[in-house]
Amino acid sequence: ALRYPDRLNCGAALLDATVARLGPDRPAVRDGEGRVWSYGDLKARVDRIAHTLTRDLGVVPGNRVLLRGPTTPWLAACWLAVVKAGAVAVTVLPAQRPQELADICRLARVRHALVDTRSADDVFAAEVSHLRVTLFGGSSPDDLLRRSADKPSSYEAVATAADDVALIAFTSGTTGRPKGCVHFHRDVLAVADTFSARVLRPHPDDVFAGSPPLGFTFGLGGLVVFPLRAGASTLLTDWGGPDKLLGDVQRHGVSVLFTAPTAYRAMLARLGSYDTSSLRRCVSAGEHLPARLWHDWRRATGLRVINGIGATEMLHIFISAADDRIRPGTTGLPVPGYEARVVGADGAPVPDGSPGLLAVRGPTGCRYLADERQREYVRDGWNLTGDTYVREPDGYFRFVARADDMIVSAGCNIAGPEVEEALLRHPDVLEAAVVGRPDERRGQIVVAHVVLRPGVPRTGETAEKLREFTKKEIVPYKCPRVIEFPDALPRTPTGKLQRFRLRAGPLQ
Ligand code: 3SK
Repeated sequence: ALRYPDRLNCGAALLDATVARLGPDRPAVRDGEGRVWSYGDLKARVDRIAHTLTRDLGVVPGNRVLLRGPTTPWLAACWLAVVKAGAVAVTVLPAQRPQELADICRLARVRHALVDTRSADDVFAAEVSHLRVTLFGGSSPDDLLRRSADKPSSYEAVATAADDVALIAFTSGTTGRPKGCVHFHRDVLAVADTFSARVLRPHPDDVFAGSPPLGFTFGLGGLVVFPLRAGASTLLTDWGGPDKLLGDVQRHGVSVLFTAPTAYRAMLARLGSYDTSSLRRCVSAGEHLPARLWHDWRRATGLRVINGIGATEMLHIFISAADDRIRPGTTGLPVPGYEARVVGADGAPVPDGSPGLLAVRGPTGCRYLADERQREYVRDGWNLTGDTYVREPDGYFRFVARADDMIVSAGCNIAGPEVEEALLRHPDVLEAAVVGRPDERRGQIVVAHVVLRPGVPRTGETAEKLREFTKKEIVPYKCPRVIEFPDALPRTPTGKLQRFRLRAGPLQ
């Protein structure tokens, strides 16, 4: 079991403790332009910002502080300064628009905002009353970084309790109202000391990089918390497409990569132009990783992708596997420290091999901020993630579908991802999303949205060819009745497929 002292500040545990352990000279963060800050540089910058927050801006422990901007070392430094000052970091996505920002500020009672100048317009447009906005990264005399330049370079972190709130992470799922997920100081360390320490197993020479923004806990963990806890370094730069990420891997000698299946797929087509031999660990989460993609990546790079399922509610990954324990096509085993099971609607476990709802418990868990949906998510101490899974007899967990993505056609249950996997085995198919569309006779019919490889004609003949192909791969009643060929699939800012938009009818 994980044991933390009663007084615990995760900012100090990630930064000050690492400096004390490994010294100030090792590289800590890198930006897209090749600048590198050592652990000592990072600590001095964080500590100056923490002094500015408390002395000049009046931030006090417990204040909720919105953080917004592109992924940069300064955004990470602000995050660390906020938590070292005992305040609560509310990190949002650059893609979130004024209305959503206003909702988040209202729900989380945000009083201060630290905003990269490039992301300021939407925050001002949100018109949140009583919000004190401080910009950073610009040339104004009031800029946070200018104001912090003459502050002392050492700041004693506030002695928060392990159970004080360190961050509120917002999720809207793939649709719907934003929900704030409250996480304590101990939770931040727990995800580093479970998934990262026990499955990923990084070392201080590792260089982390990836695509998820820091406003998504997948990115915050993978690109800030895990590297700092390990004394490794991390490249903090925005996702700019597969070529930029592969170029970054080559230029910075990236060894640990965090991204989602869509990006692995996009990088596969471009791999030949880059030297990616520095890579040692590739993590995929955010969406289901199809077995074919796992094998394609293995063939192309020699590396076995570490698949995982996480949730903003759980903070990070709780089922995964690495190295010889990986079973392609499954998500893996409960991360040490977590327990998982598959249950029926009554909450009782279903037999191995039968589909049911994934339930998980461990050192982190869901605490929605003032939201009645808490009662649906946590039952009898188990977190119900909203995914349908099967537990195999050997204990491996296999994803079936998001619980609300099951298609019921003429009384038969069909999991969209199974049909997608079958389509993806066809060489003409780049991406596939399968949903149920209302139908008078059958209740729902199976509709596939397929992004074809460049040059493949979007014709009825191609649709027929794919239908025939899937009939050989899976039982015919699961095969798509309708196949549409959009240019791209609709995704949330965190890269998750928005199936509700596909269910509504052909994409405009
Ligand atoms: O939403 C997810 O899939 C996820 C994955 C890993 C870590 C955190 C999250 C939210």
